[in-house]
Amino acid sequence: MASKILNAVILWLAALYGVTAVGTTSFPATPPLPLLPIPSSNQVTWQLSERALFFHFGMNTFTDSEWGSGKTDPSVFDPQGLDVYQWVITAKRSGFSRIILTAKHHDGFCLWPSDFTNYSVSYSPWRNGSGDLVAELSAAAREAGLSFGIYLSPWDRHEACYGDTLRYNEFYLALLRELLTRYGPIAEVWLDGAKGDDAPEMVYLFDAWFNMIRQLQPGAVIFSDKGPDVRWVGNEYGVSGSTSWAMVNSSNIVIGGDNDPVYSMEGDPYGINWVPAECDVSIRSGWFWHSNEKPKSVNSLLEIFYESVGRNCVLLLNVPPNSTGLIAEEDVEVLLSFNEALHAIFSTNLATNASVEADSVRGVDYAANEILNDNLSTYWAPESGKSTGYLEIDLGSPVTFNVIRIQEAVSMGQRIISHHVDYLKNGEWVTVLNGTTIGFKKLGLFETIEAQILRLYIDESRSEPLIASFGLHLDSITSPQPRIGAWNSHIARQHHSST
Ligand code: FUL
Repeated sequence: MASKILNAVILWLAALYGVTAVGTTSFPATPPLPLLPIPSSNQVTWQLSERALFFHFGMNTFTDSEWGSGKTDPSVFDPQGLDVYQWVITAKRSGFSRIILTAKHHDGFCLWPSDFTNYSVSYSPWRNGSGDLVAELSAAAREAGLSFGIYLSPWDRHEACYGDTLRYNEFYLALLRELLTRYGPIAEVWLDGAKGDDAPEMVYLFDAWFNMIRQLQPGAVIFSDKGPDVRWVGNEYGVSGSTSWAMVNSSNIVIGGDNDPVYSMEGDPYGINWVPAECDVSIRSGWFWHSNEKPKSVNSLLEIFYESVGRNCVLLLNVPPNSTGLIAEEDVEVLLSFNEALHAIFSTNLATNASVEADSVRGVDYAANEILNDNLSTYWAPESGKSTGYLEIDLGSPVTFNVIRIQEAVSMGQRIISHHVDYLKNGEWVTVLNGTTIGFKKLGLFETIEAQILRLYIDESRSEPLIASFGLHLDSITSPQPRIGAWNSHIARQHHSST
């Protein structure tokens, strides 16, 4: 009898603390089942990098054009002061950990000495024809600890065999092979879908390209309109929707096709493919450098950050080096100030010392306060089978803030469909934010409030919601700030009209 009572007490205690008791041995609660699809490890690395710099550089830099004809003489390409260290140091000092270079844009001019064309740096006056920009930049990036990616335009306005499906695919693969075998690790292969109306009809053999990339650079993510690893967000403003799923059904998107931009931007809660979006945008209005253009303001870049990284995406910010071969001083200044601003806003989490409770917990390893540490692989999970719930955050004393950061444990799948945040104001609960998806990172900016007790409610989720991180921040830089009660979707409208 006594041992029966003892067993019952053990089982009760075990249930209370979320452990499974077998006889007298108890085990911690297992992690919940991942909810498919989930990211590959390359996709996790890509997502964690948050922001990358894009370098559009080539013949267009010297001809004041965006889409070169492919007929410009290589003698035009002569960046006499080119210094890749300045590019890399700028990236590094402004907090970007990845860079991507236009190794070949639509004009077909190759920034490396390809064996398969005479339209390359080898036929230009730069370094007397002995230069190799891909080699210089990839080596400098490696030295600085940045990862390196390449853009290889499928559309080619120079190559004579463009239009002949077999020959051009062989040509393209020959170039790709050079890039993937000569320059060390490649982190991302960026394939845009653009093509002029006058371009000859032909078929790109994407399966052959993707398989070759997988074989030669298994660590690379492949970007295109539909992935397979990273999808285009569907616009060139650098922003996603306030609903932003990492999943899509890839079969709904055609590379270079007339795709639904809203589907590309918002993704698909029923999508079977994990293909999160990358938001590309240029710091100037053009992708290539033009002497009469100016960089965007720090404020514009912050707005873009909230609507890209803060909406479950990666930001790919283009900074075009000038015809000297350097990033313009005014662009460098904006980048450094942008980084300082991000640091000022996000390096302090005003909730770090809060106490957190949840309406239910899966077990001791999934406690509510797991949302306050920096480790994204630990998370709060509710009781098994529950897809709603709330976390109450008590800051101990009133705190002033205007940004809420929420992060799901996306390596277990993206789950949350809708949520809201309330705070206690004069004894009454007031909603400060209403939102749909969260994903890797959701940032909400609102008019500054002072609060001590908040509740994050998960209203609907595809399965048990798993919250990895929660932060409160004070942004005194971005302006104007939106009205309380909505995620900052006004920024998209404002931003679209200002670019
Ligand atoms: C587009 C291209 O047409 C633009 O020139 C630029 O390279 C942009 C990033 O992708 O598809």
